[in-house]
Amino acid sequence: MKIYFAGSIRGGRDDAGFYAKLIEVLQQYGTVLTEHIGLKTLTDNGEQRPPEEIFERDTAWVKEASVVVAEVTQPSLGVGYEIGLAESLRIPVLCLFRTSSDKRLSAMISGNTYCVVKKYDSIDDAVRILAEYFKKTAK
Ligand code: 6IA
Repeated sequence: MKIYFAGSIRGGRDDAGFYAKLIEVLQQYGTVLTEHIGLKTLTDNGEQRPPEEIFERDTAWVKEASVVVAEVTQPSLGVGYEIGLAESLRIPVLCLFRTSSDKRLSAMISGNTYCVVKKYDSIDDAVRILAEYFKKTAK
């Protein structure tokens, strides 16, 4: 299973530590195409590549993914775009939102019945949510 993990870059890197832990958990379920999202060294300046190249590569990865798992706590235009692209391609989307944050989730995600939106508080919660989600997906 190919998993596209989406998390904020230019939207802000405050949650990079959560992304790294979630990616580690997701690696039990398949190949994470976007391991770099969790790298602490990836600042909000993003990768040192032309944006056109990043767009082409990332959209190609979304297209080949079996599922998109998006950490949506930190609002990000790129993550929102990737979720919309996955929906238009009918690729399943799981969104994870951390309740302990002071952020409010966009209605374009919380009100979108195509996305499975799960709230979590700790990484242990997220581990349980992912286990349940992938058990159902594998069926
Ligand atoms: O709007 P954001 O930058 O927060 O969007 C983050 C999302 O878009 C992530 O899920 C990534 O998959 C993708 N993405 C956006 N920008 C990049 C990037 N560098 N490197 C890798 N993935 C990206 C951005 C800098 C570049 C324009 C020079």
